[in-house]
Amino acid sequence: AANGHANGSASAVESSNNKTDRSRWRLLDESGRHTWHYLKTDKEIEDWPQTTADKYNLGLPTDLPDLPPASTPSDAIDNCMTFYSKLQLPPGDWACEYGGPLFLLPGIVICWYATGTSIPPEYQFEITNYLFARQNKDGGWGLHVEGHSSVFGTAMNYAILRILGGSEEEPRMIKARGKLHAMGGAVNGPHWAKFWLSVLGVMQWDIVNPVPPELWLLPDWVPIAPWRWWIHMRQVFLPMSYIWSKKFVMPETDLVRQLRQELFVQPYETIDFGSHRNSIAPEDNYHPKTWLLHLINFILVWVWIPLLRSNSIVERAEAWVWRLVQYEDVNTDYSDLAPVNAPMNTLVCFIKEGPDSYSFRRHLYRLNDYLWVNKEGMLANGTNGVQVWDTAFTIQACVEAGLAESPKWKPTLTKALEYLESEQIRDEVADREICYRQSRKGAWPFSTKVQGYTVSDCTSEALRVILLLQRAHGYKPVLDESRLRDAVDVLLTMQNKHTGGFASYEPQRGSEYLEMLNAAEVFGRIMVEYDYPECTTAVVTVLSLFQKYYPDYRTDEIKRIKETALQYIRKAQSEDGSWYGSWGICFTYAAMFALESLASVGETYANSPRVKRACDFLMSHQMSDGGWGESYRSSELKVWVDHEKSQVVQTCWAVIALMYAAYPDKEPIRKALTMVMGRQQRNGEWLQEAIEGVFNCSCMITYPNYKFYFPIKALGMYKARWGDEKLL
Ligand code: LAN
Repeated sequence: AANGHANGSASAVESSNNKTDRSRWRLLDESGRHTWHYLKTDKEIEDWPQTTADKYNLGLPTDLPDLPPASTPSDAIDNCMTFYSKLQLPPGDWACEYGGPLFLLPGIVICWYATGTSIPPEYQFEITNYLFARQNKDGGWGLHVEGHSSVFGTAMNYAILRILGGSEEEPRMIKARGKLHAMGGAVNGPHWAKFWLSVLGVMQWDIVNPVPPELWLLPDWVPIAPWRWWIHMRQVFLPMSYIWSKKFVMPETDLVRQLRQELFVQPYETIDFGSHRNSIAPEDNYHPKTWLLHLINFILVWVWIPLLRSNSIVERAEAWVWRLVQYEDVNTDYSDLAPVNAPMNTLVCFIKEGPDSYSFRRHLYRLNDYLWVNKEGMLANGTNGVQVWDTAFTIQACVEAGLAESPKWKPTLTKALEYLESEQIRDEVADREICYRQSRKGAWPFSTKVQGYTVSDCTSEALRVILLLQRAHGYKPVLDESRLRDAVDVLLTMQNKHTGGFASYEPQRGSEYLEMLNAAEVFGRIMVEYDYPECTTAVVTVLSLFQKYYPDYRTDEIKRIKETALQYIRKAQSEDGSWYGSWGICFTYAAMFALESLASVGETYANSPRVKRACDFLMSHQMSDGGWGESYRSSELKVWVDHEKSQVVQTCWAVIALMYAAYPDKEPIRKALTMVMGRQQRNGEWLQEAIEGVFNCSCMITYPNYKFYFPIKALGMYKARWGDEKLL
């Protein structure tokens, strides 16, 4: 049916094998908003041809030609750009799958189901296909695609597969259930699983440790007040507390009754849900709850809630939380910070304003921004895209490779530059202090301006390449001086005063002891902002570049910030010479940044014992084929763990680090890049290898465009240092 001439929606989907026709999917890019569309009629297909980027993203043959074999770095760079430039989208940005986490789709699908939203058949089929493609051999799912099976991954994804039409008799579902039961069943899931399964009515709310909205009534000076938490935690806690307070449960359905019999190891009727508040499988317990959190939960459950929590407090707390939810929604045009709080805020709007309200409808529209289609099926991205981040790094790599003024690539880079111009945030949100927002005028976000959250390193990386193109390479200016200054002004609000380092979205607002209240169990380092060598380096290096062109602007402040930030970088180095990376895997990623910071003040291998130690650390991990490979377990365990195979992206990070450090021996770097070039395909691309990124120590996330721009940057730096000699 799928390739016949279909006019109706049913026939466009091959319902016999539950697959859609890949040649009918299109990625729409509306000023950086990425959404996937499934075309139903021949007319639509004729009017909207599939692009090379669509095909590439869907895993279809792109038919891009074989290129002359590369033997020098320049050849390899040119071949890569020939391929990668075809993936640039009309607004000038790049798109990519931003998958990895396996706990995002469940929130979205449960939200749809609990609100009676109909799920299009092509979504049903392709989400199902994706989840089966990502099922572990033992039948379960992990926290992320490379991780071991956990109750969180397995119970949640099993439940949504059933919602999407999967049968409990299907062999893969039987296997999943077997694995879930072997881990003790869904009662052993973490807090977020218990929350969503209670919304479904598969569990009872007694099993959920308290999420009291009244915490939002604490005065700002209180050390544990939620405004001090890391933004992702407080923005999840916010809608969650509203739904918990309401004890919202969707109307009971047959499926809910069936799930009650499938997800547990004993009959539903015999389960004392309250007694399982703290049950947790070892597979899920990355960050065990502390004695203090247990004590607080005990007091909340046995004293506060039954004896003291008056109706008037509840009403005041819910009203205030609702107001903060509205700020979050309006400030992001209902896309919200990330795909965890987005479906929760959607549910809050449904509960508060009903199914026909603008707020709820707009949320449904926006949830699409998180969905992605690849060759395996449909998944949820970790954010609404990687637009600004990838675009900035692409430009940076090209500049490093000497392409900025090449007539061949200038049009690509000009488009990219214009895209970055369009994404700079130009104004503050309304009532910024009331909703606890960091200043944002002049900043760049990670994804899009609509999402609109300042990130320290995204602002820095974007500003850096704008300065490079319009000041160093004579591009037509896209930002006037006042807009450049706005960006610097935001950055200057973001330093952590006590340590000198920079965090991600905001300076640290609360004590690191708050980590004792980490209730999520599956993640580490989530409660407050921390200093990161990655973010700190991005800020330090862009401030230096800015000063080169604008030496008189806030000179003393910038000088002081740079000095103290460098002190932080030095202090953050471990005994063995390494730095722990928080956003990429892991020590190779952090070394690339930290050594760039040190190089920016002239510290190199020859004159700095600490740089020498860092290089020795890296060199001790080079593999016999010349590459580097680090397992994601490094991020979890915070010690180096070898990957079984060297990785192109990590190899590039390591050699970039060594080149920043002016490592004196060219040989290992040459060998590494020879390995990298050897893996380049004839059409100029590199193939996807292991997952590259991480957050909160335990969850991995892909950065598919790293395999294009980090080789360009590494080969470019090599060429600039040692000439464009033959490597292959
Ligand atoms: C990201 C992605 C980008 C990343 C960098 C810019 C690379 C980093 O240098 C700073 C932090 C930041 C912005 C970041 C923070 C946490 C995010 C948003 C993510 C890793 C993408 C997904 C993740 C988010 C927390 C996922 C939702 C999960 C929860 C636990 C709420």
